[in-house]
Amino acid sequence: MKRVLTFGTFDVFHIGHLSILERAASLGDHLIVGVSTDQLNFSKKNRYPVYPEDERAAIVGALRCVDEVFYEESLEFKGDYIRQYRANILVMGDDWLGRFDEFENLCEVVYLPRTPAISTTALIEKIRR
Ligand code: C2G
Repeated sequence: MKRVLTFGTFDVFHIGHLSILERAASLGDHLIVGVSTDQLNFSKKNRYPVYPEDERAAIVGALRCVDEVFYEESLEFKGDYIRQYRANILVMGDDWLGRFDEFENLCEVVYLPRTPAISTTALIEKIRR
């Protein structure tokens, strides 16, 4: 049984999010998703997500391709999460290319291409206009 782990904010859930989760799931048998907390987002971007963490986690957890969800509290805990959730594969979008290679001693690290031309930031801009 192959356990796949991925991370993200998944704010204003869109087709790019669905696509990476479906592709991540297809690499194994069990997909675990670390949904970043509101606090982690605030510390990274100096703003809170549009949807609060419990709603983002509920949406991600309701997807057919997702088996398990937890809160990612800090970017520093990746190695601990990989061990705790016994991940065989870590999947990230290629906007993070190379950034998680240090975990190759714990599991396989795979970067998948992002879906072009869609992002939460672009959606927020579009709605604002
Ligand atoms: N994504 C994608 N295509 C897009 C937009 C996003 O494939 N057009 C992917 C990202 O590459 C990422 C996932 O969807 O793998 C979640 O994206 P974000 O919510 O933007 O996640 P991020 O804020 O990068 O948080 O520990 C890492 C962080 O928690 C990742």
